[in-house]
Amino acid sequence: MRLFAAIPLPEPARTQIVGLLERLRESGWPVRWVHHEGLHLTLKFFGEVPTERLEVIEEAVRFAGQGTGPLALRLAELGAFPSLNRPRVLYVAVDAPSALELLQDRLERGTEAIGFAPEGTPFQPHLTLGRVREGQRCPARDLEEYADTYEQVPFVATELVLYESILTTRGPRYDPRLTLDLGA
Ligand code: 2AM
Repeated sequence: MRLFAAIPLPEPARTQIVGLLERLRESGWPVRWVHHEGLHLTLKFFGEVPTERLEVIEEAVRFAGQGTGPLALRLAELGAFPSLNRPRVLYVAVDAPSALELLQDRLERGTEAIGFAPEGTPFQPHLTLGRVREGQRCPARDLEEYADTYEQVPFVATELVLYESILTTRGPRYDPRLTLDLGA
């Protein structure tokens, strides 16, 4: 099974991103846009893991999330990985308080202890909007035209979810396997 831990995108940020995605879809760019239902902020990607490891991963995620509390976040600028000049992944950045960085670090360290290599690159909190199709190019400069079409609203994240990513013919579907209430 393919697993990752993420924060599902709550309102009012969700409405902003859904609106932005609707406008971007009309751009005609060669991009596979993400589905509205699965909007999330990834904290740790586990990749393909044997089903029998689910329990120990759940335990590590539960432990990492303990005592976190609700997270005050904010939508930030539009961007692209690896760079705006050569975009492969289009995203909206998220302004992270130190509590989010701490949670991500606890996840990295807790899951390193059970055999998952740390990411190795600095944490860049973001919401993926779409991925440029293989072999195609996206007009990066035009992305800037969309920068003012959404509001960089503040929002509060109250859940940490361990998702299973299931590949279907219509793209990936994300099924929650464990949902933690950060406020608890
Ligand atoms: P992304 O938001 O940066 O695209 C489910 O596939 C989530 O896991 C995606 O949101 C993606 O993060 C992340 N993900 C997928 N493949 C990954 C990889 N090889 N390394 C790190 N994160 C990955």
